[in-house]
Amino acid sequence: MIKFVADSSCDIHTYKGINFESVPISISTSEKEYIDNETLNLSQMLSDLEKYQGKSNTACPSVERWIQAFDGADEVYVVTITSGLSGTYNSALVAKEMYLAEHPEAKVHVFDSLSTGPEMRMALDYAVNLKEKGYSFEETCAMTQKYLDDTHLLFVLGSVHNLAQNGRVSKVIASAIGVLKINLIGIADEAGTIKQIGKARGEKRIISNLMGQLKTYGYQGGRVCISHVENESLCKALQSAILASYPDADIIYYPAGGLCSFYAERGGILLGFE
Ligand code: X90
Repeated sequence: MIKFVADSSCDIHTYKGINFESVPISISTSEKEYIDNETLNLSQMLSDLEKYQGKSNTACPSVERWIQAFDGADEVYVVTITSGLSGTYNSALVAKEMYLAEHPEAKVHVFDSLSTGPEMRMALDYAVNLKEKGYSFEETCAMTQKYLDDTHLLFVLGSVHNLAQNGRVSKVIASAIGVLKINLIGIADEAGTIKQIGKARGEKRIISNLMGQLKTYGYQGGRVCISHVENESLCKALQSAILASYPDADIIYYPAGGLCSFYAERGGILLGFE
């Protein structure tokens, strides 16, 4: 049996017609724990966190939880959030070793996306497509890795409060950006960490900045996947702007899952592109 697995920062819980499992990352405050699965009430979580004054945190899936997701499969493709910001990739690798020790005939590959959200989803879609075309395990791994090397992730953060609080962006960046209504624009860099490449205020300026970034990073009209935190309006406007310059672009957008919503925050978007 073939199985595709990703941690929940991939933003999807199910995959039509595919044996897929999302392994939840958890988000917690001293009052409550939020499991990033299909039962999570996102809007409620965001509101709770906006009101909450104390520390909040996230935790990567346990090794056992990964093994549970692999169970019964003899060919497993796993895509994780960047190892540059999370222990998720490492826990998946440990799980792989343990699973293979029990099932020596199985094949498991773990991709470190060095990214998150839509770029993970694009890699996943790519691997699914290769398997549907009949490629072998080895071919699928090599070709998907190559694809991942050529895709990128841009993001606009609604706020940097949660990232700064958890030490994932510097306090200096956070205070520079902390001014109300200024959004940090960033890219997942080669080490899989956050690189600030701009800041903008207001939808028009955000869009014009992103259009410039797309060009700078070599976008030529291919696939674009956008996940958003309660900001469909920005996605629609961005879609029109992209289509105006690249009429054949293939663009989809959808709500972000719990983990990306927690860090990108209300109003934020993550944009993966080829
Ligand atoms: O292990 C854990 O607790 C999960 C930690 C995840 C930390 C970062 C998540 C970032 C989510 C924010 C903008 C995109 C960042 C791009 C990364 C290279 C979304």
